[in-house]
Amino acid sequence: MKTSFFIATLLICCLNSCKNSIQQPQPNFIIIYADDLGYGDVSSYEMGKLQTPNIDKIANNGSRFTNGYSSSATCSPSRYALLTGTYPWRNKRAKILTGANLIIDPLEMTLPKMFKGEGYKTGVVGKWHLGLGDSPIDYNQKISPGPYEVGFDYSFIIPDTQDRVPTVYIENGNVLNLNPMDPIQVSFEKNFEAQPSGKNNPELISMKWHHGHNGSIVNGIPRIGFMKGGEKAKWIDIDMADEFLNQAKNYIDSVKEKPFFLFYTLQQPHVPRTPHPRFEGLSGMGPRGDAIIEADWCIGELYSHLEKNDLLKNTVIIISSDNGPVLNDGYYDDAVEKLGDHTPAGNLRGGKYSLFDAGTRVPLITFWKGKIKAQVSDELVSQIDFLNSIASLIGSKVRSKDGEDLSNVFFNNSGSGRNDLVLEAMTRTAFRSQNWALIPPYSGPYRYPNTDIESGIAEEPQLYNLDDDSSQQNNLALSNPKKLNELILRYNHIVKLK
Ligand code: NG6
Ligand code: CA
Repeated sequence: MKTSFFIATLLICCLNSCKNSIQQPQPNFIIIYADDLGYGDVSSYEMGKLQTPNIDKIANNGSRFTNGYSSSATCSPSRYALLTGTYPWRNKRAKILTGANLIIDPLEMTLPKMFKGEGYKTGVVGKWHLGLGDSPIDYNQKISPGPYEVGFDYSFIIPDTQDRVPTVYIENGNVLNLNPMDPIQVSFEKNFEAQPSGKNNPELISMKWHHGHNGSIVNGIPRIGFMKGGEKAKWIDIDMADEFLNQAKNYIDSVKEKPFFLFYTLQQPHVPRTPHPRFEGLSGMGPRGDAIIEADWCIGELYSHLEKNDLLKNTVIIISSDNGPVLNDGYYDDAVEKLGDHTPAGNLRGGKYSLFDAGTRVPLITFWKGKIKAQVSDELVSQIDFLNSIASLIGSKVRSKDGEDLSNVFFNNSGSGRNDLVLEAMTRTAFRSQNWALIPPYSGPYRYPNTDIESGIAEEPQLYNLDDDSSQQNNLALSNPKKLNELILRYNHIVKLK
């Protein structure tokens, strides 16, 4: 009797697990990660004047989060947090990187490693900016550690940013199209002999620099840092979006039989803004607006590619941005002059680099055809939660240090978001708790002079109630000391946790 009961139970279990694996193959994941795209830059957020129909189509058929945050107001720390689920301010090296070594310990658990543990193929196409190698980088050899050691089977990347040298693509650790007879040399200290620079050769420049960005000139654009050699390997800026899109499609084609994770990290609308000429003038807002329209087009193309390959219903698409918007980030490119009445930060205060909300509150959208119902969610969520939430959804036991399991919120139209979230901007931290925002006192500039962005820095503590003051105009620190102390206690507790 006992034995037959045991066999029957076993059979039912087997049948159930077969049924599950037939009915619910593991979904693919694509995280589309824009660079410096603001809360108001996406038209479905109904805050600005730019039109992004392709992102809107995804946003309006998925969950569009109004309280979605990157971890930081700059790039490398946000990427670090997204991939590791660890607050970047716990890692001293997670700052804006320039020619730096890899800041993720190859032993550390990451989002792609978690995927690999569940049998996924993993790839990254686009901007990397998490550092490469563990000693001075030699671009003429296979470069490691890098994306592979972080968990990506396949990588097609630009090493740092579009405005930093070396201006080359790196595929699986090797510089693409490198001629060994013309090796690459890179320096962020001084120029190589007899090499032109933005500073000394204005006659060779087609995009004028405003601050920084006066090093080597590539395609008429002066960059951060100096490089020599690698002529055949240099990218063509106006083709970058097409290049990344094609690589992303090729990658999908090569892995579509397996579950896969693609981290598609767009370079737009970071400087230098170089939309392909076919997008020129479309926004009426100059290259920044045109670059966003180009990015939106790329997202539409990727979506169609999934549709054509019948992958849409089993692919979760997440769209977000690494930090908030900036207009003048180092070049004269009409971003300020042609802005018109567009509001890249929506109604939020600050921008990229800022402790105010526009630094980190970004578009955040999750889409899963037939699974996620169309909704606008006001739940508090962060990219730092992707690792735990996706792990939970696909049945992995992996959990990160600072992430939360918000799988229901992200993928199931249910559940509650975070209570608390620490935000980082230029190595300082701020705090969000429910609908309250705390910025501890700091000394430093009130406004960053070159970018003209309010830093959020003040000698006095700042407390805002975002419920009725999402633009952070009324500092309630003096009038509501009880709330202020409550938030300081919570914030200190989290920041001091090892
Ligand atoms: C800054 C650059 C800025 C941008 C930023 C990184 C100067 C003066 N400014 O140092 O142009 O490249 O780094 O942006 O060089 S991020 O989005 O990748 O964090
Ligand atoms: Ca960025």
